[in-house]
Order: sequence, then C-alpha cells, then structure tokens
Amino acid sequence: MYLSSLKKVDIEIYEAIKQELERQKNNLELIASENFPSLAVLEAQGSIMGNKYAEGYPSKRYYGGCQYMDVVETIAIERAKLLFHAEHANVQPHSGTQANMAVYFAVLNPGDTIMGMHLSHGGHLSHGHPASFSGRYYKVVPINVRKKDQLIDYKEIEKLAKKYKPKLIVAGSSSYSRVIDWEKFREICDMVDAYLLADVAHYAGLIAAGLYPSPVPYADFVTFTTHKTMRGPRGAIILCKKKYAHLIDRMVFPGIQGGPMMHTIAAKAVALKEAMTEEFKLYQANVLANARILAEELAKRGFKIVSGHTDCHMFLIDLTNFKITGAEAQNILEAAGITVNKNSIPYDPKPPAETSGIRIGTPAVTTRGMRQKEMVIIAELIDKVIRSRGSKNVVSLVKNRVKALLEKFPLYKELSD
Ligand code: DSN
Repeated sequence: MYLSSLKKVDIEIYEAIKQELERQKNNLELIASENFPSLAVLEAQGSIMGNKYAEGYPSKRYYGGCQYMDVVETIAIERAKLLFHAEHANVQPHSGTQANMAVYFAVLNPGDTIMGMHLSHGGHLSHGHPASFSGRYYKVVPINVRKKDQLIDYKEIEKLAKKYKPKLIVAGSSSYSRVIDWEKFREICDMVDAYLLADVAHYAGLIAAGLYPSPVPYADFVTFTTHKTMRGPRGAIILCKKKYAHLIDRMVFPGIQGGPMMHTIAAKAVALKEAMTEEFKLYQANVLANARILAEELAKRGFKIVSGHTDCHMFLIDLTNFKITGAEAQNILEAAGITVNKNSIPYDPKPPAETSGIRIGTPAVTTRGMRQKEMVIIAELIDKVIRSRGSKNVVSLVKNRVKALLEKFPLYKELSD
C-alpha cells in the first residue's frame, strides 16, 4: 500500500480530485480570487518538501537536517524582496488572514483602535469584521466608500482618523476595483501617528507587473496572498521595512504559527520566479485589459458596475436593477457553467448570504488564454442567463456555448491518470 498510487489506495479521494479537475476544466472560472497555477508551482507544492519540520528561519532552525529548507526559503525571501522592492519579506504565513494577524499582533494590543474598509465596502473579514478575531480584539472604525460614486473618500477617512486616533489603518480590499492612493493613506497615518498596513492580496500580481500602484514605498507593512493574481500556491507573504523585520518574524513564528509549510514556500518561490518574467507581465496586462472589456461589455448591456469601471482584475456588478439577488445570480450562472461569487455591494440592504451583487474577475480565464473576443462572448452569456432569470432553455443553451468556448482553451491537459 505504501508504494501504491492514490487511485489504488483511496478511490474516494482520487475520484473527488478527478471530478474537481473536470469541474475546473469545464466551467468558466470568473471568481476574482482564484487562478490556475503552473505545473511547476503544482509540482513544488505537491513535493516531499512538506515532510520536513523547519521551525525557525534560514540558519536559525529548531530541527536538524534543514539545509535544503534554508536554500528554498532564502530564495523565496530574496525573490519577494527583489520583485516588490521591499526591505524585508516573511514567506511563512499560511494565509492572508494569518499574515494580517501577524501584523496586528506585532504592533497592537487588544482594545487598540484600528480602521479598515468595511466588508461590504470592499474590505476583508480580517480588516475588523465583528465575526473575525480582528473585530473582536480591537475597536474598529469601519471605512465606507462615498455613497454618490462608490469611491474611497480620503477626506472622510482623514476626519475619522483625527477623531478616533487609530493605532493602525488597513488599506486594501477584496472587491474595490479602483486605484487605491497609498500615498494619501500614508499622509493620513502620519497625521495621527498610525501604522499603515496595505493588504494587496488581490492586486499583488498586477503590482509585481507594474500595472497597479505599489504600496511598498508608503506602507509599514504589506500583506498579500500568493494564489490570486500572483498565480502561485495558497498562502501569503508579509513585506515590511527593515526596522520591523524582527517584530514580524517573531510574531509569525513562534507568535501565531508553528512549522512552516515548506512545500508551499517552495511553490511560492517558483511563483515569484515566474512573476519576474516578461510572460507574466504580458499575462497581467491581458488580465487588466480583459477585466476592462468585460466590464464595458456588461455595462453596454445594462449592468451597473460599482464605481463605474475597473482599474484592476475585477469588478462588482450591482444587480438591483435586474431585481435578482447575488445568491440567485450565482446559482443560475453556475447551472450554466459560469462560476462567480455573490458579493455585498456598498450600502447593500441585503444580508451577506443573499447580497445585491456579484463579483467578477479575469485572472483565471486569462490564464486559459482568453482575450478581448472571448470577453465579449462571456458578457453576452452572462446577460442571457441573468435576463432570462435562469430559464431552463437559456441555461442549457449557454452551458453548451460555455463548453464550446472552453474546448478552445484547454486547461491542464497534462494532468490525467
Ligand atoms: N480570498 C478572499 C476573496 O475571495 O477575495 C476572501 O477571503
């Protein structure tokens, strides 16, 4: 059994993985936070590097036999610093939330005040939502976007910061599709002597390619996940100024994590290497162009794009004029082979399980090779499904067209039995 294949040892898990592969191949993936990493990334992630305990950091480990762990982690750290022009990098966080937790725990005490974008205004759970540790440990002053144009209102943030004197401001978002003015956030933080944490989980790949402004020169801490636009393995990285390096490293381990996932760190290193190539820059330029075109095509068909348009890889659609909830739209689109996620919109009257919007992103379809022509088709298909409110005939027609489209852009053909 020890030397047998997964198929022989555990047919249930084997079948579930196989079916998931088929699902990924046969559906149009428009979830903004998902992507298809390269075979090299998958190979590193599935490697024997995960067998090793390597608590600590390169050349300061608590276990013997860490020489190759040191090689891999040092390469990952150096690549992250080089790619993002950062003074220090910690590549061990298991997730974006844990990266943010490490920053908070490094510089805040329970009960301190933080400011971060509210979940339905683009923020993330870990930016101070009451259901998250971040909302339970700290006093949170939520940042809302402006009602009239759904843009960040820097004057209002300045006013709130002066009134509540936060010790830290989190700038960054999971669904804000426009450029964030990091310099402005820095100025506000300086006025009230607050730390600035930029969470660029969504924008990191675009930043690496120079297509979205980098917060690195302005923020004390920058966190990002490696599996979204970065197209690497699931996990996260923290960048910071040298003066905080020790604080951050000590808080990631032993503060909040144990042994690093060395297979994932190896895969992060591979993804960072890929992100330094011209091919990656071109890929990101296409992600950006595709998102713009898809948003424009949907707008032409009567869909309301939150804040008007997109400056990145994603955007939110406000579905209220179609009289359909985000949850309903997600379900009928899924039935037609189009995967999106329901998403709250700013000032959403509906609860998060229902929502008035959906979020759409182009990283995954761009990885498959789709371009402008395909974005026009996708807009047409989304329009048909929503407008028909998921009529059986339309859903079945669209499902066939999705299948035909995807056949032209094969995914992971090298992966089979
Ligand atoms: N990963 C976030 C996203 O989908 O944007 C949620 O944690």
